[in-house]
Amino acid sequence: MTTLTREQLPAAVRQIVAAQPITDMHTHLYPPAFGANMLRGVDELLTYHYLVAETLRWSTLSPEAFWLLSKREQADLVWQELFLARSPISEACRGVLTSLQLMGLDTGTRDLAAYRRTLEEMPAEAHIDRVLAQANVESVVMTNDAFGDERDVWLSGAAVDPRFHAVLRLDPLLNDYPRSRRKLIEWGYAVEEEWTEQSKAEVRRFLMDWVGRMKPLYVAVSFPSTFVFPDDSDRSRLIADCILPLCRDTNMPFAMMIGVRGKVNPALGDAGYMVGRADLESVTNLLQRYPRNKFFVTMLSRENQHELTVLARKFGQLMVFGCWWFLNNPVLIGDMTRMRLEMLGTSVIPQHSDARILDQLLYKWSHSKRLIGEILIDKYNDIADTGWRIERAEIERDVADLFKDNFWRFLKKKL
Ligand code: RAT
Ligand code: ZN
Repeated sequence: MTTLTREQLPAAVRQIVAAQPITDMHTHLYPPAFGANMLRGVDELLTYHYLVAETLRWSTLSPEAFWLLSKREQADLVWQELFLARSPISEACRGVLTSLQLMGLDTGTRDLAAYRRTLEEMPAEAHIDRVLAQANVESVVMTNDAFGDERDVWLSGAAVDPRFHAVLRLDPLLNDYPRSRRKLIEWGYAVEEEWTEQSKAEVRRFLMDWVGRMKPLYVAVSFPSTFVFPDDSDRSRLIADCILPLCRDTNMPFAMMIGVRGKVNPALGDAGYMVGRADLESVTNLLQRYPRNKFFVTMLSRENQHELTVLARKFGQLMVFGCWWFLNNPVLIGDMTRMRLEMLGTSVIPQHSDARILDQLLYKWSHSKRLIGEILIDKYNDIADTGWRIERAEIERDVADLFKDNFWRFLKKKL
């Protein structure tokens, strides 16, 4: 055992955190087999929906006119408005710069054409290898929509890069059942108009077919802030009669991402969503009524975070994860992570990247690792104040739990 002195502690924690390989439990990344779903490179980085929203605050273009531009023109406009006409200090802008820097590019030159050239010349596989190695990400979890355009990839039985794990994402089924039902019928599942035993069995058959095809690690959904369970709705019936039994039988967690408040400005596309405070009563109901189901939960509203953390103290079947979307900013990651570590110790998954563009793994993880590392230094210092010995191997264990092992252990956990 190597006991660390107070002087050695900060550098040791920073080094251990940097060296820790990551399993990224929620991304929107795909390997090349998924064709146009796989996004990478400078133009994709610049047209990330977080940056589109910021650009349209300055630009005199209407959202409609923005969407008529080619991707390259959109990227040029974002670069002009957010990086040249003013300083790129927002977290999303800073992220582009960190990503370029970690790809070995010199952000000092501001030479957009050169950045494009370098990344475009890189073959997809080499690009993936380089980013994963540089970000120290061992594997990522995708977001796989059985109702979306990736269906054909799965149906063709294409081999999927083993570093990309699947997740069965069910937003269309749970958030728009009437439409999904019509699709199910089209695909040969005899789901009836009424919620009958046959309807339940057919939805379950559909889910099992996709579990067999995708081999997902868990089942996931994003819910609006108005999510209620139980109630007299298609969604509650599907959760109770299909999703939770399936998850229990296959020992998969059900991941709920709660707190989206619809597209308040639909013209902005993916950038048009709002955040809303949700009611934790519904999550509590699920935990109480289904003690043999496991739940991953992340919430979008800052105001829900304390209550969710308290709830996790009551239920070992609940794993809190990530600082999601509008919370993925240093000030909020700092607050949330401190609170979670103070109330739950290391029994959380502090972060996921939500990366949509391969290169974003670089900034999302380097920014988060730095913040989490500094918080850990404070926490180890606090216990060292009491005379507790700080062992290097124990820090390594804790850090591995946070960035990787808690996730895999929770998947295996049997209730
Ligand atoms: O963070 C995002 O990129 C959002 O647009 C959503 O995709 C969200 O993360 C989700 O998974 O629904
Ligand atoms: Zn996401």
